Amino acid sequence: MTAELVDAVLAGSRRALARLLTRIENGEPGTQEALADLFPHTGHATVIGITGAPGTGKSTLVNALAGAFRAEDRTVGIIAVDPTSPFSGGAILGDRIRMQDRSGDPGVFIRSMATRGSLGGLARAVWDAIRVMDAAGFDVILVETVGAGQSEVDIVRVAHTTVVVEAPGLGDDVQAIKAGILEIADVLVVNKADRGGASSTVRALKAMLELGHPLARSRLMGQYEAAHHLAASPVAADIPDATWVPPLIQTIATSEDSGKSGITELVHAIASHKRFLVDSGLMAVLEAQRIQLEVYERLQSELMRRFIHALPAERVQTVVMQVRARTLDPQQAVFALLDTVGEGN
Ligand SMILES: Nc1nc2c(ncn2[C@@H]2O[C@H](COP(=O)(O)OP(=O)(O)O)[C@@H](O)[C@H]2O)c(=O)[nH]1
Ligand SMILES: [Mg+2]
Repeated sequence: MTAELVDAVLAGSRRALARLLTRIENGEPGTQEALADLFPHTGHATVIGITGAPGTGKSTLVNALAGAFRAEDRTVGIIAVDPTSPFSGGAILGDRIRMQDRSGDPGVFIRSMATRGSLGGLARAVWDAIRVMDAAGFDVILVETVGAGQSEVDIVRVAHTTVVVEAPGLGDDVQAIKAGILEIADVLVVNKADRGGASSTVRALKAMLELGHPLARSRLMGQYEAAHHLAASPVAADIPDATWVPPLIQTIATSEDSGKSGITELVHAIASHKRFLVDSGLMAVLEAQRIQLEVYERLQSELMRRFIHALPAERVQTVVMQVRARTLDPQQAVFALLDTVGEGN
């Protein structure tokens, strides 16, 4: 059953793709095998993250970008990640409506996903969905995420290029622009350039950019590794000495006029960034860091799962009571639990 589905996905069936993505999102059995079978077919797509506050025009921009890539005859997979419950609905429905321009085109595949069940940040299902779309042969995968909380930082872990979208009028310029989100921008967009206030947003962003942006991405990876007590990536020492200053592009995502919309410039900026990554050698470094992080994270959760499975529940209760009685401190409790399953030393 799973093998048939995988074959159909590889053969380009959109129905099979949709079904597999649903199974992945629901965590149904057999999806691990499907992902393993698809994995050798991945690694070809260009993954572009589009992130920013709600209402900045990300979905509209994604739709316009999809059009531009289609004009270059490249196929496009779109994943719109909505952090809210699928039942609250509004945003997902809105995305569907805005993106429906493309829905008649077999070269575009759109999927909305919720981040429910994730351990913070992008849900594992989103990562898996990107891989599935990659294996299904899409040239470009656009991932829209709301720049809120951890997910804005997480997007850099899956995207080759992260586009941060700002818009005028979302509070007082610099105030609205969180430093954290600027750090992850490979390309900065001020959308709604037709609106008053766009030039002051541009000015504020330019001022912040002048503070420098050396290798923010690799630094981010380093911080992440440190936070998770992971060994530094063995390739970290080899980070090439190259700097990328994120270009700032003004767009009017709602404009049909390609001379005015800024979409052509945005496509060029994304392409230049990719060229920079490849030419500087950073692409290879980032990929190695990504894989190492993912393997560590999967290892972490698998070890935890096995450990909890092996641990008798009443043993946990006993230890908790001992900590409550102050006869054991929490760290000693951890060692006591590790001893129980023979993991202590
Ligand atoms: N004036 C103007 N409105 C825009 C532009 N881009 C998007 N919008 C509108 O802004 C609203 C929010 O857009 P949407 O793409 O859903 O934003 P998202 O929440 O970031 O995905 C919609 O009503 C869009 O039509 C733009 O460039 N100019
Ligand atoms: Mg949206």
